[in-house]
Amino acid sequence: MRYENPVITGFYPDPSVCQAEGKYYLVASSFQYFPGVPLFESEDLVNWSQIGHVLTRPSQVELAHVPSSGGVFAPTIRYHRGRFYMVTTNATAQRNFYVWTDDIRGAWSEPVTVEQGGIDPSLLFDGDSVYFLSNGEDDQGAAGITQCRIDIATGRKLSPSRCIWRGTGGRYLEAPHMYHIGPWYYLLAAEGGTEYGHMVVCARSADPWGPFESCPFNPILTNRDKAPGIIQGIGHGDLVQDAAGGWHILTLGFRQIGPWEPYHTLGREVFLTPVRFGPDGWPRCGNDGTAELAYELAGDFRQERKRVYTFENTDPARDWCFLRRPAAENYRFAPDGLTLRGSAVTLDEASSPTFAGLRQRGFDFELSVDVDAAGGEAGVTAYMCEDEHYDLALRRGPGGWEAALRLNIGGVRHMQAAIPLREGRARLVIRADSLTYKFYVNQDGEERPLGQGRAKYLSSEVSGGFTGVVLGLYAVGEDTAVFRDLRVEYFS
Ligand code: 6LW
Repeated sequence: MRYENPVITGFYPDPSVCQAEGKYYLVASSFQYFPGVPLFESEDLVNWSQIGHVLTRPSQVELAHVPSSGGVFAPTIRYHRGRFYMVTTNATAQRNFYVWTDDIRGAWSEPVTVEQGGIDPSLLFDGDSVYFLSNGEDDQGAAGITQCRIDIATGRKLSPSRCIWRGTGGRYLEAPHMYHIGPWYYLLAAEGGTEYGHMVVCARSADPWGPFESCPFNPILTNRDKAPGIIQGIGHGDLVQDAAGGWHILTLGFRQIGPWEPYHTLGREVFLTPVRFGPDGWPRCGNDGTAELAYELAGDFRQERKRVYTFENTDPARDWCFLRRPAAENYRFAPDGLTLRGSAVTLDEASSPTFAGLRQRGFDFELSVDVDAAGGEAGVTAYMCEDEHYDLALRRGPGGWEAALRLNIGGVRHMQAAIPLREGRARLVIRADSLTYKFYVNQDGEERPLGQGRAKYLSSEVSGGFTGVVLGLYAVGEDTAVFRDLRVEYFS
């Protein structure tokens, strides 16, 4: 069957994948968003459904004071002898830790810390040995892919940390994953940085401690020389084998907002590329070492994409995300609506405003929702971070209720328009394509435009950082606001 990339759309970066009991499981980074580490399941590697999150308790991850794009960096998921392990970094606390569960739909353990620095930790289970890898400095201060052996029950190091590979010379050597396949220990890593120069490189050795020999045709996968091309930034990959023995790599990548518009707003998304091992034992990715928009994959399945998101078909514990340390009492999800209670914290602060978000999953969409505000301010936002966000709000102005459009770019807060309203109750609408977000208010059946904001100012290239646009419902001030009849529909 033919499938199209990305196989998971929206801000789900740094994918890692494992196979267990006939299914595949995938995790992604989550940074300042809570719960941490979204968790997906698939039967065919193409259709992924989110089944929850790994880090669901503040005791597992403390995000209260992390800056945007701090917090939870690239995770790795592995399955060994009936147990799932997810290892990651709280980059702000500079701490590598793992959690485990025997029930993929249940709660995960408290964190087990490993005293090896760096980021992008990974695990290799090899016989009775467990190797812990990260990119950072070893015990001698040598920087590169660093490894130690650990006791998986306690996280205790059983060997010194030793730098095992220094890459091929590209900048930002990161994202190490090691696999024992046949006679070889393969080491996969990323280089080039998670931007336009991103790439996947490979090395191998007969021994997990090396010496590692670099693949003669590195990088084995990159889109850095594909131009003009919509898919860029391909890198940070994890290999997985399917039931028929075929190999695949899941990587992050991003879609530019246009062929000549080098900006991306949807964050880094998940791409699936076929892999084949040549007679020389080295992996070949895709048709020519690049990631394409579509591939053929053997199997009797269809790629389904969810097009419409509503209160009824989303789950607060699965689909929705919150900023840092949300106060649970400010959120009341009902099957058909959401009541938010605001606080003094606004969307302009790197803090925990009352905000419930769904990641933006495609460029062309319409979001509409009925908002009933009791006072204060309540509305919808296309949110990249505290410095870049476009907010459409109902609020009480000096002359009474109004709908207001505020465009925040680079920390500059610009009030674009305010339209007087009869009451604090209206339907708010965002219509977007890859280049523009347009904002409307509808009261008494009459729709009125408030203006628009260019998409590129919400992009990672402008805003910096590692996240993507999240479509949020929010409230500010000590009043409650009721949101009903939410509909986010994607057209592409
Ligand atoms: C992550 C690093 C990277 O830790 O971006 O794309 C960093 N690669 O491996 C943050 O997502």
